[in-house]
Amino acid sequence: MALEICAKAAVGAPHLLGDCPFTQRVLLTLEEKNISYQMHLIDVSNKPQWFLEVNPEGKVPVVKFDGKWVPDSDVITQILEEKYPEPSLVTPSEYASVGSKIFGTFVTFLKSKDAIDGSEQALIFELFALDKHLKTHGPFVNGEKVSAVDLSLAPKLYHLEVALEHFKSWSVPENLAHVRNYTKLLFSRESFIKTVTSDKKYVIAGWGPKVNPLKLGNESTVSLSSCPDLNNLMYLDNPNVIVENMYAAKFEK
Ligand SMILES: N[C@@H](CCC(=O)N[C@@H](CS)C(=O)NCC(=O)O)C(=O)O
Repeated sequence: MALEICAKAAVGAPHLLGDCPFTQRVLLTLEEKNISYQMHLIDVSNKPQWFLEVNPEGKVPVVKFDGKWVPDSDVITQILEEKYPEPSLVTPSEYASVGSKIFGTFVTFLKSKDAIDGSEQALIFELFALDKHLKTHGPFVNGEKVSAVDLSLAPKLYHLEVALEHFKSWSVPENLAHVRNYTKLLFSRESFIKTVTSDKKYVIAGWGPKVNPLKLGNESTVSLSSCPDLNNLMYLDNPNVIVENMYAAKFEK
């Protein structure tokens, strides 16, 4: 019987798979383990009542195991490994935290408006550490075979690549050749292609409000992720709203 999973729908396109890296991590695990699944797409700006009843915290992903909905990608992937041990995706404990600081440093750099605050260097430092690891142990974190840590890193590195390209015209430095090869390997896997959101614009739309919050006339900040329909860009037409940045205009059809 297929496992049921609630996944994030694309911002402004609730019938399409969205950009959540935690959801994709679980989908990648299901694909790599050849587990059949049925997806419920959840519009996180308009969560259905049934979803909130089974999952009051309201976050995706959640997976139904033995009649009970379980949240959190760490917990879900652990249960999947226990229930479906073949093929094993276990990462040896000494490698389990490889790359674990990349996502946090990426987000800090992405949001930074200060070119000399050290956030770019902090990210490069973490990417350099990953590069060094891959040089000795690669092509994946645990050698020739993909494992859980790669499936957790892959969607995060994809967000890093897409968002930094878009918002900062930044890409992974060319001298980090092992990281660049790693992302190419990961992003070209069948499992990744099947589970990635259909268009980069959904990744960009997801980060937009965090990078450049829109301000209301009364100076209170609004987050576009709570907008019912990002693509309508209703705030741009609203005289009570000062648009302090034009990132949103890039989505205008
Ligand atoms: N620690 C959680 C994080 C899940 C998470 O933050 N999901 C986001 C989407 S990427 C979400 O559901 N946001 C909607 C909300 O918080 O209302 C995990 O690993 O599954």
